[in-house]
Amino acid sequence: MDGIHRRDFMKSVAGAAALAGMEATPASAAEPGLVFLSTWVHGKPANERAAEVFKGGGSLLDAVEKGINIPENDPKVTSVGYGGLPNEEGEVELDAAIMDGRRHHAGAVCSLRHIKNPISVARLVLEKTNHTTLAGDGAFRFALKMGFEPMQLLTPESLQKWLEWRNDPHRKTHWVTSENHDTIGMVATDGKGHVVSGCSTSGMAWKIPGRVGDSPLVGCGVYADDNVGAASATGDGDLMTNYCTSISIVHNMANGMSPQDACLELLRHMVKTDAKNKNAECGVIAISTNGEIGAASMSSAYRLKYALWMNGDSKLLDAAALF
Ligand code: SD4
Repeated sequence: MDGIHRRDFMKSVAGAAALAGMEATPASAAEPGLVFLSTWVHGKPANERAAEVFKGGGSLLDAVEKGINIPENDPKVTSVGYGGLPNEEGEVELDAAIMDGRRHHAGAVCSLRHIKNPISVARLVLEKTNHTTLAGDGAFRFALKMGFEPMQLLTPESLQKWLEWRNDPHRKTHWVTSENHDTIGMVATDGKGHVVSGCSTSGMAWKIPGRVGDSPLVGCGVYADDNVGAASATGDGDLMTNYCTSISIVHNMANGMSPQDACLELLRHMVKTDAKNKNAECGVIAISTNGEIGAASMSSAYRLKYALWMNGDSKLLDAAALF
């Protein structure tokens, strides 16, 4: 369906129902081809929720969205959603994107304030508008129109961390360490040739207000193409944006590489173009339409832990490191 006609189509109830029907793939209790792959420890409960949603009859997009809602809602996860660490002025600004490999279309929000589930707002940008990305105040007002409740996203703990940072005369600004960023990236396949990629983050702690990382950018934090597979990323988004991480990985796969080799090749390319990138904090994940997976980090100093849900089994694993 082309972009011009999609908006009119979506406006009609019949059209929306038909589109929902097209996406919804009913799952049987045992779905051997169903795979969810997510970044970091908080990816495990996210994958488990995603699998539950899919098995309950939800679409793969529903599953990825609802799975990502789990760390977004968890105040203990300080890099995503509610409880995410704020920018240098103490305001939480969230970025998220979700991409549907079937329609080759994404929805994204950047610098969204006061709304704890940016991935759900991104999903509605995808479903309800003819746009791909909404930013800042516009994204916030769209969320209100869609019925989201504004709230204070700072928790007592994140406020305390921000105050400690701000009151430290030796504080570093606009920096990255493995303690102050993480993100959830999730890639999934239904085992029937359909893939989805989603990503949600509060970005780098203490960032300049308005700074947008790789996570909500199509081709960087997310990419999904049912002809090949899907990818997502975590780490230093200012660096990774320059390498269009996720689309580069999917293109490597399109050229015949396995998801694992495709991830490693992207990291190798980053070092080939700039040797300093050997020390970069970068982690990537990928999945092919037939459920083969890849996960890699640049170095063992910043080793990506990833969560894998497959055949009803949910586990945490260490990604391979290039150095
Ligand atoms: C960003 N890539 O905003 C995100 C943060 C992140 O692991 O993923 N950290 O740069």
